[in-house]
Amino acid sequence: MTTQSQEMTDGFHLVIDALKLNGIDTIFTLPGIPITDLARMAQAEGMRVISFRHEQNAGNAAAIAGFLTQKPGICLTVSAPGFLNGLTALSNATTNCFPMILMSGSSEREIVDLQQGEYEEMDQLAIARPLCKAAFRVLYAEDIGVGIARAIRAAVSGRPGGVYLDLPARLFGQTMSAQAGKQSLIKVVDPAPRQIPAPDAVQRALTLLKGARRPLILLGKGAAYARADADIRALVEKTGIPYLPMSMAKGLLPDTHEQSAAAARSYVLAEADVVVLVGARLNWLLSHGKGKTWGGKDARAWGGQKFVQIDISPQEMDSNVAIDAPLVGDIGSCVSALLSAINSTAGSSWVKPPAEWTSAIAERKNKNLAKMAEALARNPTPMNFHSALAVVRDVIKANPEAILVNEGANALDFTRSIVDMYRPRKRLDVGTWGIMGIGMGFSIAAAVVTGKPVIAIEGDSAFGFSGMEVETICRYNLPICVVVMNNNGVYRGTDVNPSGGADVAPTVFVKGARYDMLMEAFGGAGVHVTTPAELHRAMDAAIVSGRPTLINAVIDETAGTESGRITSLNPQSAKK
Ligand code: ADP
Ligand code: TZD
Ligand code: MG
Repeated sequence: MTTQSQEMTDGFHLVIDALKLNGIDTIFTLPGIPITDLARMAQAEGMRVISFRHEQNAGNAAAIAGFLTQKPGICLTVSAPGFLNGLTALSNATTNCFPMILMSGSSEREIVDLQQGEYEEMDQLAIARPLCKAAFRVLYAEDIGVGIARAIRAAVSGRPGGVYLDLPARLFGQTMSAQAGKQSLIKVVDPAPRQIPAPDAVQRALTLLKGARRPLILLGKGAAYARADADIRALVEKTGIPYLPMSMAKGLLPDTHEQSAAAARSYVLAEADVVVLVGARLNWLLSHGKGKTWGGKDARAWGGQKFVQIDISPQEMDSNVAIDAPLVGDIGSCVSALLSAINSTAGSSWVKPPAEWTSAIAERKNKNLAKMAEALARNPTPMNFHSALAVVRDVIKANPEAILVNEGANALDFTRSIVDMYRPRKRLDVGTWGIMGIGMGFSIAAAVVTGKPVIAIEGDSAFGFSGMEVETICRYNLPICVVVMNNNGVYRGTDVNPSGGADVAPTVFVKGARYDMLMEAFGGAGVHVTTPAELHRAMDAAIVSGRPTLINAVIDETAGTESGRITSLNPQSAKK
């Protein structure tokens, strides 16, 4: 026996080595039994280990790191309660098609399964399974390599999503020879294989598109994730077709692009005859592809549009309305196939959309943009969403490399429509579920994985879900500027208790709260602002200094509406 073969390794190191072997260099975590040493050893082995104050925020960080890097983001938690705290983020990642792996320590199976009252007893694997794309458990050290390889493939191949990996406490201490351990690890080859669309599917899409009189391209966050930026831009510009970005696709082309129809959204959705969906689902965010939004006669009627849908998931087709030309494959391959088909069959004879269509859009757009400019130019006291967000718009314009994180109701909807984005994958928000609580987790991960400045525009309610992570931001000294749009509550600060009792209404918070002091408590910069000029100065200072900053922006408490733009989703009592 050589000395080398007598060297031993253990479960801890095999997990770390397997991640590193696959190019994963960051873990988002919250320590405790049985994973504290795993986090310590990962740091000792050169990984970046970012430790949070609540697992949901670590999970959200992992999810968005996955979106930004196309590698699964790793969230590491303790058993039962820590696992459950991470589960919302795992489920949200799966819903949004973000690749992540939730790795949770778990307690001894034989005691858990007999329900004998183990420390943090819970059948985690069974609970996670219906909430994510795949769930695995590793019992033996020699299977760690396979377990992590399977988790990586499941997270990033096909439609990306969340994966749960159950790591029982006893696994970590298991030892084996270092050499056998090394051999047991798998470097995943081609984890997200390209999926080339069938040529006849490409032709079908092209034929449909060529016959269109009022075509429209819809870009979704799948298009942002796919990193086919140049081809997507070429498709839009070559065809001359107007396009609409979904919120996280903003900036894929600059929002100021002349073909952007964002400012004429309701017009183009109702009037388009052929719509090309690129990595966007026809879910509630697009009114399920039918109804009045799409020019249908009533709330459920199909508007008559034909759809080309580019998506990696074949099952997405026909989910809400008929898809006449499904183009199944990865967006990079599909868009480039469509482009070459356009270039070869239509060649220089590609006919751009009729001028009646593009000029009708331009007319609406100019009218709406002028209306918006007027609203933004007003300078009311107190400051409202428009006057504050006009500042944010200018700051992003001056700093297009900055990443904008956004959550809230009014604070979300107004920001999405007012603040232009100029570069791909710079806008991160509440996504498919409209979930509150992503703010600080997304901000921290964005700063950590990109090194770019982050600006988080937060409703005061939204901020509360992850607010304690300002300590984390200060601890790692991250270049994050949080702007709390403080209107004293959920949607507005004006509700009153209808019973006349002493409790305030359920949507109302402490009036005049000073969120800036929360940041100061941990050594960051806290700024209290009541005017656009003060807000501008504070944001500029935050960007220049790169210091953790929280700006408490006082917003007119009467300015918001119930649920922002989605008031109509609230149920109403039929009782008169
Ligand atoms: P949005 O909310 O912006 O409309 P969705 O999350 O509804 O976007 O849709 C994203 C879609 O993109 C999903 O249906 C997903 O399957 C698809 N998708 C994600 N990545 C890729 C990719 N690389 N290639 C093709 N489709 C993808
Ligand atoms: N809980 C979770 C996890 N997600 C949610 N979306 C909600 C609750 C419900 N909700 C919204 O949809 S927006 C919102 C809540 C509580 C907060 C709105 O208040 P805000 O924003 O202060 O963040 P505005 O600017 O006051 O509207
Ligand atoms: Mg609010």
